[in-house]
Amino acid sequence: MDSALLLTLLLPVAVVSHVVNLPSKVLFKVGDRRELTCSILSCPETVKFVWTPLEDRPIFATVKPQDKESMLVFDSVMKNHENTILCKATCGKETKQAKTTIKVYSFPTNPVISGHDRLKLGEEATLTCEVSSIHPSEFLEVEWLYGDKVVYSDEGEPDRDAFSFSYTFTPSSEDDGKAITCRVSLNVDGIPSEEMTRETSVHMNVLSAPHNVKVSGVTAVPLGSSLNLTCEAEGKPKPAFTWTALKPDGQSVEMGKHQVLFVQDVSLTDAGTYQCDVSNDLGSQMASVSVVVQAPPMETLIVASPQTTLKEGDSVSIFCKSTGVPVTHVVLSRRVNGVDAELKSSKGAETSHTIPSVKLADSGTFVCEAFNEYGSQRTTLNLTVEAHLLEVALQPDTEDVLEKGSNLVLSCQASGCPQPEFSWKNLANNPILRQIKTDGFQSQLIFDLVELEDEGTYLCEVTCGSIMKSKQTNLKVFSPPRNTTVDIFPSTDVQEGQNITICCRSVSFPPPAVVLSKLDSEKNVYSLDGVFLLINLTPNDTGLYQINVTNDLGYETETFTINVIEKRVNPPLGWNDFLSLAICLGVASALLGVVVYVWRARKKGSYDLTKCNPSTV
Ligand SMILES: *[C@@H]1O[C@H](CO)[C@@H](O)[C@H](O)[C@H]1NC(C)=O
Ligand SMILES: *[C@@H]1O[C@H](CO)[C@@H](O)[C@H](O)[C@H]1NC(C)=O
Ligand SMILES: *[C@@H]1O[C@H](CO)[C@@H](O)[C@H](O)[C@H]1NC(C)=O
Ligand SMILES: *[C@@H]1O[C@H](CO)[C@@H](O)[C@H](O)[C@H]1NC(C)=O
Ligand SMILES: *[C@@H]1O[C@H](CO)[C@@H](O)[C@H](O)[C@H]1NC(C)=O
Ligand SMILES: CC(=O)N[C@H]1CO[C@H](CO)[C@@H](O)[C@@H]1O
Repeated sequence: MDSALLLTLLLPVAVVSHVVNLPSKVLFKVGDRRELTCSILSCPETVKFVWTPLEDRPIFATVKPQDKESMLVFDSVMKNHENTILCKATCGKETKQAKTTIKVYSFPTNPVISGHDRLKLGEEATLTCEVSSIHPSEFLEVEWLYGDKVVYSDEGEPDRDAFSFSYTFTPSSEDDGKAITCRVSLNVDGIPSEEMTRETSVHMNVLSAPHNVKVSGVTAVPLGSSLNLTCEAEGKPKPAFTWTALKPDGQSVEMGKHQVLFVQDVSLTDAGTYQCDVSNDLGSQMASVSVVVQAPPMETLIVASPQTTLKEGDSVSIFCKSTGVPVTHVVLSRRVNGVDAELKSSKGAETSHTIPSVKLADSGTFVCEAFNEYGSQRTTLNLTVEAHLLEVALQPDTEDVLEKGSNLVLSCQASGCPQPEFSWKNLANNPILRQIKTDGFQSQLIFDLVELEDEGTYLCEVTCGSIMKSKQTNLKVFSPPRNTTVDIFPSTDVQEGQNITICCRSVSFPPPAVVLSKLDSEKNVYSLDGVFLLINLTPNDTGLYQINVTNDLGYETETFTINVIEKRVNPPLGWNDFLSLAICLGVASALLGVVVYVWRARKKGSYDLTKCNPSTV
């Protein structure tokens, strides 16, 4: 210690000719073995070296002294070797010194990137670039490069050993497979350029659930040809494919697990929806197409609703429809004399025609024809329209006899017809002035207080579509004989020996008895038919005669005079002797052509003495 102090005091005297060799600054890399040499080469004797740290820390190195130099040996450079060191060299009496600044750097490894290999499409992601054992850390600079473009940069801070730089972005599908680089530089002077910058590049792996799924291929397939569909999808990892056929009946059939679906010799049943399901770890998606099998119309139907056999007046709808194969249009026609006359047509697959009230003439054949570009198909339907089984009943039937002033209802019933139409007629073509009440299946002709004028034959006529049926009844009204007329042929004035025919007409019900009497005698004669034949008349027959027409309700009389002119040659016979009903009837029938009524009519029915119309007298 004393000698050293002494040496120092002498130093200014001996400096002149010697030079201390020591680099003024050095840069060491952490971990290296380095040496630092201080020397005075010009000294002829042994030089004494002293190393002194100028910073507040020891030197942490071993000194290797030799004759003309001293070596500081740093076995493994560390950060705490940074220092400013003074080297004092004493050559004889002369002491010289020099100082050196030691700087240390550490940048041993390339940066490490993480987070790049499971990026998810569209989801924000952070890539991390890590570097460690950095010194001096304040000189650190980092850059993220996408391709060769800088997308992010940052700097280090003092006194930190490790750094983690992150880069946040949202990956797109274009990013997949692209390189991203983390470039780190330690900008310290003196670092060899190849050590100053370190970088790491990685390829990004962008994962995605299946997307952009689509099916390509021809979906309209001619019958018998093949179906070839390809399912395309993006997605990572590479997705798996599953084909499923959804049949129109709701059934679903798995068709394979390849990207391509191939079906040979397609039939109609191959038509339907084909679905491609695409999936990977991240999710699944599907796409579907509708496959049409091109064939001429095959399932063309014509149907009548409610049925094909109808009654007149029914409503019917005829449906024309084609299924199974797409059709361009359908035509519904009516076949008339072998020619189809169009009723309805439609650009779709079905049409219909409604007849609200069928007629017999609507019976016949209807044709449904379906067309498409591959052909046509027709089907026919026979529609049968039947008449109603109309029945008519009239109460009272055939005949009714009433008293004047009584009430009568003629009731006409129709059955077997949904909507009968009634009409009443009087056979004598007289207008019917009585009230008619029609309600559904019944019509009534109502006589309040029957009059003589109501007599006649009434007809109830019922119409049902094309069918008409009627029933009639004869109406009689009890009455005292009336409107009695007497016709005398050839005349009331005759020659003796001639014959006279007396015809009596009367309106009466019940039928009357007709009595002819000569007023000045007691003789009466009855007639059943009102015809009397007087033969071989004598002048004694001249006189006043009376006709008395009688029934239960009364009588009516007519009187007339017969005048017989005497003929002197042949004595005549008295009329009483010859008058007989039997003869009268015989003669009346044979000679006069009179229609004869008999008493049986008395019980029932009319007794209208017909007009006496002799052709020869
Ligand atoms: C199916 O279609 C694809 C694409 O059009 C084609 O390459 C392939 O040969 C077809 N397959 C068959 C069996 O026809
Ligand atoms: C329809 O009627 C026609 C003519 O009467 C006949 O030839 C044809 O066989 C009938 N068709 C059906 C389906 O009954
Ligand atoms: C009866 O005679 C009258 C008058 O001559 C006539 O108006 C009427 O129609 C006749 N009656 C019958 C039932 O012939
Ligand atoms: C009158 O009637 C009788 C009996 O039918 C007949 O024999 C006679 O010839 C008739 N007399 C005359 C003039 O027609
Ligand atoms: C006509 O005949 C009826 C029944 O016999 C009798 O009551 C009536 O008095 C007769 N009339 C005349 C005018 O003789
Ligand atoms: C033919 C005949 O009977 N003549 C009679 C007509 O009447 C007179 C008088 O009453 C009789 O004397 C006739 O004999």
